Amino acid sequence: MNWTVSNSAVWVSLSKTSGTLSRGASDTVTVSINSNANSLPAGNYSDTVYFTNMTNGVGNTTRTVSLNVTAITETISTPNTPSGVTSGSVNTTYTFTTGGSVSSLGHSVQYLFDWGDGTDSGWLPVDTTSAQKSWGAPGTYNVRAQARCAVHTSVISSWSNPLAVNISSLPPVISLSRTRLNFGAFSASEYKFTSSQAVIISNAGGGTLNWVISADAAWITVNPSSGAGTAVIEIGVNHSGLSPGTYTGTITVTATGASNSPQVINLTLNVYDSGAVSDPFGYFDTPADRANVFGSVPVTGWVLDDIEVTKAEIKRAPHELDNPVVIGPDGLVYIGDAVFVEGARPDVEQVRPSSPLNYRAGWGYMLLTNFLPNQGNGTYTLYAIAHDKDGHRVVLGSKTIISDNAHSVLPFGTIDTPAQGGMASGSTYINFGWALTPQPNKIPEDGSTILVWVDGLPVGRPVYNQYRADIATLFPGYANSNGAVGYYSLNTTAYAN
Ligand SMILES: [Ca+2]
Repeated sequence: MNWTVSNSAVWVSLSKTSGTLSRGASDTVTVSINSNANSLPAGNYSDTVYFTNMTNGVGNTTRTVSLNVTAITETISTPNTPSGVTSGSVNTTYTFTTGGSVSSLGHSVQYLFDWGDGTDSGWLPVDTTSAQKSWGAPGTYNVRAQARCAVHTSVISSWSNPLAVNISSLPPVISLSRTRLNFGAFSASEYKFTSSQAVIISNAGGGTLNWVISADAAWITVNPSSGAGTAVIEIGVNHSGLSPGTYTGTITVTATGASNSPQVINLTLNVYDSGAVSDPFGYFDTPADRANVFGSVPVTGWVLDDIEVTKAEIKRAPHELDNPVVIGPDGLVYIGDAVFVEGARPDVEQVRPSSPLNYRAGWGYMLLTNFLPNQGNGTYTLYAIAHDKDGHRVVLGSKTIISDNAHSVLPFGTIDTPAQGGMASGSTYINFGWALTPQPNKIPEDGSTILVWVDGLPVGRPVYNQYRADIATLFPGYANSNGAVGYYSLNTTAYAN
């Protein structure tokens, strides 16, 4: 007898569908459900299996197959919002991480990332929560995650909240204001050492610079040690426990995606025996000795120390018109503190590459000679005096100037705010100054002949002809004595830090 077995439902499988039997023989057909049953909604299903005698039709029969599908009551909780960079650059690989999803049945879960550009990571292996991605085009991409049951793969969570990732066409570039720093310290119980030094980190490229700083020696202190974009990094030393000697260390700045990562800053620390420390040293450069001057005179020089110069004072020899109370214990009259000017003396920095703070060796003070006794008509001797952190005081030099304001025909004056080396901030910083000119000339009261310059660029004209009692009293008899002051409102936020 030739026979066949058939059915219609796709979720039923038959082990055999045809055969031949001799007299008295038998065969077994196994009926089972297959994986198509996995996608059936909950409910009751049935199918009929037909057994057919193809030889003569005698004994044809059927059997009914019943299937009851019960809904899986499993749920998968929503994954965490992906973590990773929020900005970067094209063609750079970044790692994103999610997690936090659980199956209500305690099954393992799998994650998938949607990259926001029409592609996804595919289902990741069980227990893998991170995946990597690089984008080929700039834009903002919303990265989100989904989880599913690793057993019942049709049970899928909701989408996580998105992480917006801003991809820029240019990679970030690490820029450091300094790549070498020197420090000095005592090994004695007197805890004196070079102050922390500031290095400005900024992004010279595109996107956002996400930087991390590490140091390779325990005596190096860094604050902050990570951040994004422009920041001032304070780098210092903690030399406690170090014996005298020279120590070198390296600070490494790393930024994912930056085209020049990593960058390094080299540090040198000299630890001195107590008593081995030395005086500040330097030079009083300008004005030249016996120079003929008038009006404003730049008083400049340079100074360095094994630890740190704390102050460079400008003083002068007493004058016969001085009130004795202005003469200090050193026999000199204080004029003012010079400002240390970063980058002013690259020549000194080059000759003294291992001195602490060698990049700010240059100092300067703008001396308005009209403030000298007798309104700056006469001969005066100026002194530059340096002080260091370990208590030394050194006269760097003196210069005699012959000042003649009485015969000058040029205007004179000064900027009062900000002070030399002072701070100016905000969008409406009021910059004050004053100006006078010898008779018979007069400065126009509308300020039309005065120009405010910032960084070599003219920015505008001040409001002039404002009265100030001290100027009117100190400089009477000028055409503008009662209106010498002017001011200009400066938007400091328009300038880089
Ligand atoms: Ca010293």
